[in-house]
Amino acid sequence: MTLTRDATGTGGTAVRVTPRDDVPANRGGLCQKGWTAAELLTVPDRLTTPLMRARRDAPLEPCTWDEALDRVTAEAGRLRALHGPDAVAVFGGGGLTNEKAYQLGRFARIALGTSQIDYNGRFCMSSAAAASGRAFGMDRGLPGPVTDLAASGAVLLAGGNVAETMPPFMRHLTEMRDGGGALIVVDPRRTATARRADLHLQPAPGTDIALANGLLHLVIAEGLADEEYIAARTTGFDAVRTVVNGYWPGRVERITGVPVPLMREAVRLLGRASRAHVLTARGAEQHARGTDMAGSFINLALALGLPGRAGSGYGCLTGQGNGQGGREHGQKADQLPGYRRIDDPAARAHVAEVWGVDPDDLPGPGRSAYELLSALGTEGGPRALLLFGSNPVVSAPRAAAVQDRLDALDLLVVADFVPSETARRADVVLPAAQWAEESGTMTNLEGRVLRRRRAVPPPDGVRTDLEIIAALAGRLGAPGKWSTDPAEVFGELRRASAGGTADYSGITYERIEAEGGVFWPCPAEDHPGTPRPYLDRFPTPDGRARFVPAEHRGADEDVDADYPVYLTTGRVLAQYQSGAQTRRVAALTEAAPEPFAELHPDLAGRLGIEDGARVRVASRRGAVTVRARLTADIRHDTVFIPFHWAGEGRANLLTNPALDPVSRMPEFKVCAVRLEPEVPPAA
Ligand SMILES: Nc1nc2c(c(=O)[nH]1)N[C@H]1C(S)=C(S)[C@@H](COP(=O)(O)OP(=O)(O)OC[C@H]3O[C@@H](n4cnc5c(=O)[nH]c(N)nc54)[C@H](O)[C@@H]3O)O[C@H]1N2
Ligand SMILES: Nc1nc2c(c(=O)[nH]1)N[C@H]1C(S)=C(S)[C@@H](COP(=O)(O)OP(=O)(O)OC[C@H]3O[C@@H](n4cnc5c(=O)[nH]c(N)nc54)[C@H](O)[C@@H]3O)O[C@H]1N2
Ligand SMILES: [Mo]
Repeated sequence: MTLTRDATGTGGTAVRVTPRDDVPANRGGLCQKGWTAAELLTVPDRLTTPLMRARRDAPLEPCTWDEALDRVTAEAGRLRALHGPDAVAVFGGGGLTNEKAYQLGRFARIALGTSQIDYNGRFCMSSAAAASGRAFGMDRGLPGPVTDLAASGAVLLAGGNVAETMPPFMRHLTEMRDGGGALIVVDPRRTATARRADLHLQPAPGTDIALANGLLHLVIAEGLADEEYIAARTTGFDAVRTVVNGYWPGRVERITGVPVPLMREAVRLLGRASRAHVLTARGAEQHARGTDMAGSFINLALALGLPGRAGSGYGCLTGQGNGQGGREHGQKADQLPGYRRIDDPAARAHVAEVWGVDPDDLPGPGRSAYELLSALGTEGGPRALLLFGSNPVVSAPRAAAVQDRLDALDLLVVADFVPSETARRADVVLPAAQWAEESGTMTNLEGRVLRRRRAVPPPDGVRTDLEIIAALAGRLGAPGKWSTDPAEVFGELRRASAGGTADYSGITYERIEAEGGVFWPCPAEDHPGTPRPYLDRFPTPDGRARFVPAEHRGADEDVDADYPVYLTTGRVLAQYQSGAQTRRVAALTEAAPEPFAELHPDLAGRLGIEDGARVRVASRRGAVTVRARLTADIRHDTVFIPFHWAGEGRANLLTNPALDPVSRMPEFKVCAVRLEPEVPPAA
């Protein structure tokens, strides 16, 4: 998303969003959401006063900030005294600036003393992050500046529809193709992105491990593996070679549905390019085996000798506005700032010193996002939740069950700028400032830290997240200083990150300004930053990248006689995430007014479903009713529903919360469903 970075304000409410040519990641391009994002500043139901309900069944009513904050801290204090510090939980978001993400993690650990904090990035890039950490010793989206892509000879993009989800990014791929490079897209749907590719592989959802293993099998068979690189820069190849030996082309075609000649073509394009990239996005990550799935594409990249070679490599495409920075500063359940592990004694000692607390007083690791949400209000689970920057009633898997857990809480507090579906269920709603009304830093998909300046003052009655956190921390008697100034918070973040994997200690606001952004790790003010971190060595103990073998298994929930069709979910151009923001913008709701089920005419014909008719889609967890959209661009065995809407078309009523064992990512991208035409109500 680019809307946060490109706002240049003209004052008052007449904010215009203008593209900037000096931010290379964007090339001055903006997606449709960006052009109209300014409207969000003036949506009619913008929250401008705190709201509170007296009892669970009473309506939300306006109140003062003091009343709202007193209620939160009194109730949190009571629950803590009764049930211990883990009774209060925190949930953050990848849309928060680095400063806010950092402060939220610190607030949870030392103001509330709770281990129970996680964030929506767990639903986003956690599988690729885990796989990258495992293979490279570090997780940073792209291996180098995004402009490297334009000079690439071949890019394989697995599970990303960037033409709709990152339109400005698409330009780098277009430039690459104009320069003679080849784009290979792996997606069960012939998306807008796949249509612009030289080669489209269309596997069944959930079969990417088999496909990546099959491609690697062919790389080896055709003598395209870079044996010299493998020997010099990696470990573990033999185990992977043994596993992929079992993925001969005919077998992989049977599992994935991808014809053998297309696999051979993909391998030739990749293997013959002097520079190449393997990229994954959510389609090849949001699976109960998402870490192994991203990992099997990393294996492919390693066998081709790409990571650590300038202008080549593996990358994971970032999602939210601060998807990269949001996962570095400690809002993850197992993490401290600087991408440190919370169970590492040295990391605890360092961060505790910066925070002025005893390391023994820092809580340990907490529950991952879905596990946290499903523990709310249960025996031994948290009794209160403070939520900043997510709308899980729409975006969490198995959303009806999550909604029940939220309703079972003693206290739900939501800071937001609009009354999202989740905010409307809260006991206390805190009106927050939004992207154009505050400053801070974000870290983009290249690992480049960028500044975002305030364009307009927030409306009266609204506070920034830093102000909200500071007010709560003050009332809770938390140790240390709770600054509301992003620059000051960034100064502390730098110290907390020093020596960690994501080392920001040499990055200053002034440098970001002067240099157009600084790439982490940057351990000193005279250090140039690190645009290409793997050129000489990988940050693993032995300096080598690690191959990790993975066998294909089917989806956690495979199709059967009762639920014979695969469901996959994702995005459309004109809506963003849970839709809390974009469903309020007229131009966007006009472009994408309602949820739909995309299905193949052959499947529709068998089921008696007509184009535009309403269809009921049911899984073992729930049912939705949406309009059918027939298209030959999707596989015969798969239906696609975007997840941006609430109400009877809420895709997450259907999804399977089976979790990846390493990343704890839910299986958003595949489950089993049944479709039928909606039965007209009896007259
Ligand atoms: N317009 C818009 N842009 C956005 C967002 C938005 O909500 N709206 N959200 C932002 C965020 S947070 C994110 S994370 C990114 C996400 O960006 P993307 O990853 O590009 O988005 P998705 O639509 O979730 O998934 C991409 C593709 O994965 C395919 N897919 C489904 N199942 C499988 C599978 O098993 N294997 C493979 N290989 N592919 C599969 C889907 O058909 C889909 O086309 O977009 C960001 N940009
Ligand atoms: N079925 C299915 N479900 C999915 C996915 C999928 O592909 N399929 N994708 C998953 C992914 S990748 C993601 S990232 C999640 C995203 O889903 P969510 O976590 O729900 O993200 P948003 O819809 O962006 O919700 C952010 C909320 O916080 C508010 N907000 C935004 N910025 C700020 C801020 O700075 N401060 C405060 N206080 N509030 C703010 C917004 O108004 C909005 O109400 O959805 C996940 N859910
Ligand atoms: Mo995301």
